[in-house]
Amino acid sequence: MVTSRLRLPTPDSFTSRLRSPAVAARVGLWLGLCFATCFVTGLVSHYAQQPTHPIPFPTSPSWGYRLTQGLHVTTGVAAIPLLLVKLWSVLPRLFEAPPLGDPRRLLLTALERGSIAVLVAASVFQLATGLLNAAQWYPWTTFSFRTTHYALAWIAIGALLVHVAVKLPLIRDVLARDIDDTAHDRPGAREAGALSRRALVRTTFAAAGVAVLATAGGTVPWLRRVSVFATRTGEGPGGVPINKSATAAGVEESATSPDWRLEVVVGGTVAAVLSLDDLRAMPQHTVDLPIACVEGWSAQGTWSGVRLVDLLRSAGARAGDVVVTSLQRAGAFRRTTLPANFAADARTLVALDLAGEPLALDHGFPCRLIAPDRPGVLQTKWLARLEVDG
Ligand SMILES: Nc1nc2c(c(=O)[nH]1)N[C@H]1C(S)=C(S)[C@@H](COP(=O)(O)O)O[C@H]1N2
Ligand SMILES: [Mo]
Repeated sequence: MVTSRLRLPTPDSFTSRLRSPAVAARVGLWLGLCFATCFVTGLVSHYAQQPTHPIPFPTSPSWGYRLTQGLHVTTGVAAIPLLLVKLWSVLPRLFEAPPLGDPRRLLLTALERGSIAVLVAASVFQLATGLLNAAQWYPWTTFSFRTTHYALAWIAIGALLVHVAVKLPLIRDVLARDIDDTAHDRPGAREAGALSRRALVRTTFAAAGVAVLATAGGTVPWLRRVSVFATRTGEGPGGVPINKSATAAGVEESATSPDWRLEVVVGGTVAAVLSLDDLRAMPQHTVDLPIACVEGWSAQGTWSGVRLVDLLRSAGARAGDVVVTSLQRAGAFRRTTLPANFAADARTLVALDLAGEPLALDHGFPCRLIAPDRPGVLQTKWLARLEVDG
C-alpha cells in the first residue's frame, strides 16, 4: 500500500474540464502578447542603457522611454496571473507517459517538453526577478540583474517561439471553436469545473487587469491612488519621487560643501571649473522632461538650468560623447556616458532647479543631468565632472 501512495498522478487524476486546451489557448494568447511586448520593450531599454550606440538612440519623443519602460513593467506584471492560470490549465500534461513506441512522436514530444521546461523556468525567473526589481528589492548580490534578465529574455522568447510553432495547428483549431467545445479535451477531463470556462478566463483577465492597475500608477498619475504595488508613487520635492537619497549615496557633505565645483575636462585637461554662482550666471533654460526609472515608475518635472551644449561650448569643447561623473564615490551609476546626440540636444540640461525651486539635495543638488528620452538610471545626480574628447 505504501508504494501506491507514492505513485505519481496520471493525466486522468485531473478530472476538471477547466484544465483544457480551450482555456490554455485563450489565456496563452494574451500571455504571448504580454511576453512579446515585454521582450521588445526590454530590448529598447537594454539598448538605451548601452554607453555607445552604433545606431543613435533617439532623443525624441522625450516620453519615448517613459512609454516603453512603463509598458515593459506593466505587461510583465499582467503576465504573472496569466502564467499561473496557464500552468494550472496544462498541469495534467506534465504527467503524460512519453510515446516510447513511436520514434517520430517521441522526438516531437521531447522537443515540445524540453522547450516547455525551458520556457517555464525562464518565464518564472524573468517575472520573479523583474517584480523584485520593480519593488526595488535586490536579494541577489552574485549576479547582475540587467545582464541576467537580458540573457534569459532571449532564452524565454526562443523557447516561446518553438512552443508556439509546435502547437500552432492545435491553437488555431481550439481558438476557432467555442470555448466549451470538448473536441480537444483529455479523455479524463469529464467533470464540470467549479465555474464555467468562460468565467475562469474572464476572472484571469480581470486579475491581470487588477495587477496592471496596481502597478501602472507608477506611470499614469491619476492611477496613483489605486496603485498598491507601485513602490515609488509618493510625491517627492517638485512632484518627482526620490530614488537614491544623498545620504544613501554618501554625498551629503560633498554636495553641500562651499568648495563644490563642477569640472569640465576637455581632451584630458581641465578646461573650466565652475561654482554654483558661475552656473547661475549663465543663460538659464526651462524644459519639461520626465524621470523614467527602469523600475517602471515615472514622473514629469519642470527643470531649469544651463544647456549642456552652452556649457561645453563655453569650455571650448566640440560636441561628442560626454562622460558624466557624480560626487558619489561608489555605485554603478556614479559615472555614465551621454551619447553625442543627447549632448547636442537643446533640451539636455545641467539642471539647477526643479519646479522653480533649487534642486533638493536628494534630487541631485547642486546640479544634475536631465536629458530627453533617457532611462532614469542615467540621469546622473550630484554632478562633479563632465569629460569630452578634445
Ligand atoms: N549619482 C547618482 N545618480 C543617479 C542615481 C544614483 O544612484 N546615483 N540613481 C538614478 C536613478 S536609478 C533614477 S531613476 C534617477 C531618479 O532621480 P530622482 O531621485 O531625482 O527621482 O536618478 C538617477 N541618478
Ligand atoms: Mo531608476
